[in-house]
Amino acid sequence: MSDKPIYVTQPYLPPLEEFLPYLEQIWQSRQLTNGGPFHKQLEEALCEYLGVEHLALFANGTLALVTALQALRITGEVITTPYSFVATAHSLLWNGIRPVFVDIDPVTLNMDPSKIEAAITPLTTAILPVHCYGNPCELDSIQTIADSYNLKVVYDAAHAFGVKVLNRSILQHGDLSILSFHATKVFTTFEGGAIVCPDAKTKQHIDNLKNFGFVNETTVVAPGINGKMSEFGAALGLLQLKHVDQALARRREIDRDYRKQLAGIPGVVCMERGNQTHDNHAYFPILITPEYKLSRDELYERMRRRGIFGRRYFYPLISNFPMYRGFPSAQHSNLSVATAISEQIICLPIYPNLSGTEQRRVCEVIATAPLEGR
Ligand code: T4K
Repeated sequence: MSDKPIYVTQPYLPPLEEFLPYLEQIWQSRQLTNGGPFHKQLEEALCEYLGVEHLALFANGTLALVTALQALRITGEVITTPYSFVATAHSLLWNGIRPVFVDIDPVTLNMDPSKIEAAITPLTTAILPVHCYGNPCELDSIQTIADSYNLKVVYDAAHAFGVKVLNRSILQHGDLSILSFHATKVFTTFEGGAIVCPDAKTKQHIDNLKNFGFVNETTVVAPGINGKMSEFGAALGLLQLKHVDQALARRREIDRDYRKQLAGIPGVVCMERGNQTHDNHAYFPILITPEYKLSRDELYERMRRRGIFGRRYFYPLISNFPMYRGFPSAQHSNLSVATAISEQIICLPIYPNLSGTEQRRVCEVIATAPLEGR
């Protein structure tokens, strides 16, 4: 059996020769960044592919989140989920906003809408839910609550590239949605991200914010930041788009094969995908329950020893990190579902170039590890 390491993900890179013409253009134009031709083309191409009207590219998803909160002038307290990558809550602290954590739903692993109202205080200004693993949040329930309390909704859609519900992009929901195009995401621009905007005026405002607040050579209208995507990233994005449907199709097959191969192993639960009509199979999370003869961490270590680097996304919970654990909403008693899930979760390798043999190796280790004892 090959010992070649298998990581939780690997970026899909098109053949290098297909990228060279883009590089030649960059070398010729000498336009490396600041809204060059590839940047403009990628914004248009992504709007068309994703089925959204306006989108502003960013250097990464975290800057997109920080800027989205700035653009809506969010202050005070924001209700969010502890079950996410730490950037979700960090974007709030960077804006001087206090995160208020609510528990997640045990099936979708997204923020549980029935817990939101109890967390609203006079200081609450917005809700920041995450479409975790690309599974859609309960969009209508969240919007109804936001409308009745006059709250903004910013979706952290870092995992949700291309996801649609009832054939409509989930990125059209809420006031703003942000995407990540990091190397570990289904669609990558090396580093990168975007804010999906509802109208041209909002996009213009966000475009100003991501360029230091400049509106022209001599006028600065806001304390903006440098959030721009480079021409290199935008060029890779344009090329990626040509291959992305094929990459998503392969992910779908891998998801299907995991479900077949892991079925019947006691204590291994493959998480169901959500109600999306277009899925991206961004992650393949499983839960290790007490029926499995080893603990989650024992399996995790056993896999590592066999060169299989699954990841415990999202353990620890954000609310357990030192800068959050003092908040009243971070207490375990408030977050019992998220705590339990974070102690059982492992995300298995899923990426277009994962071979059938490699996938079988992953499943075999999971199936045989309990038989080998502790
Ligand atoms: N909101 C949510 C819900 C997010 O999940 C994220 C990011 C964000 C916001 C912020 O978006 P960005 O600012 O990142 O655009 C990774 C990613 O760095 C992070 O983007 C992602 N979420 C998070 C879930 O995962 P790590 O620390 O697990 O990455 P790392 O470097 O350990 O990579 C995992 C595996 O991927 C490696 O073992 C090998 C493979 N890999 C990784 C990289 C970077 C490659 O094959 N090539 C590569 O270039 O955080």
